[in-house]
Amino acid sequence: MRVVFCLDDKPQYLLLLKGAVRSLRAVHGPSVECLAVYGGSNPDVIAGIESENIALARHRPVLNQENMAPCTHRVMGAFLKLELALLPELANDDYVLYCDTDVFFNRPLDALTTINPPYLAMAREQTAVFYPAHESFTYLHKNREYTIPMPFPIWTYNSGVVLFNLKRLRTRDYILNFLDFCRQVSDRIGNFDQSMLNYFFGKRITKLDPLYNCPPYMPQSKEHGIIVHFHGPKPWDIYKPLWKDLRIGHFEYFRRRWLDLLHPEELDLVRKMEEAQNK
Ligand SMILES: [Mn+2]
Repeated sequence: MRVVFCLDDKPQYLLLLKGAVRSLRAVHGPSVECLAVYGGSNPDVIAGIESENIALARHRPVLNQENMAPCTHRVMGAFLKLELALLPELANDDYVLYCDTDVFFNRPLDALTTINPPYLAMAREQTAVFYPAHESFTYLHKNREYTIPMPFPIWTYNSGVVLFNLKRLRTRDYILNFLDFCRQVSDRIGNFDQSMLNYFFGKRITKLDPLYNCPPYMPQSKEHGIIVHFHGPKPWDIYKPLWKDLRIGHFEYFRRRWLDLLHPEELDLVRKMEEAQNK
């Protein structure tokens, strides 16, 4: 099963992508199949992906600044993952594992191939139950009105790691129905791409073992975490008071292991990012 990452032009994404793919290759060997989906056109980003021998899919996002609410514009890159079923590069893949770039592969993914979710599988967010602000969402698709009730409160699933059944999403253009939903509710959605997946798919989401999306502050992350997700503080966020409560447990251990994957000039960049927080 291919591992897919998405990135836009935020410079730190390229660095995170390199760390993630190097950790994946350390666990599964250099021939593990992965794909970087890039929604921008910066030649430096493209060169960075290619120099790392990562297959590249350039994609012009269907969900973009012209058709999405202004409140989403600063995080447009987060919506790319919702469009994977449209990519010609993935047309022959029934299932793919999407991962954020802020992950570290700690253990083999072998058992994942036995999970064949009818739509998608995600692990639960490490938070309390969530009460959405809306009772239902109504949207139009092919001139027909659809209403999705919110049977909540719910536990939210985290969109940092998503096992997508692309075959299912491509069937009868289901993906286009979903993207119509995303466009039309983008002004009222709380947590962007994550809320769109949770609200639209609801009870059709298959529960993924939390070890596939394990924050480094969880006690089990070091020994058993399969995919460690720098959810909250990134490896260079060592000073920001905001993330203090999350820099616990094995955060420092995984930060070290991530830094060990970097080349000297990349480490210089990380030092600069660390120092910038003190100013
Ligand atoms: Mn993330």
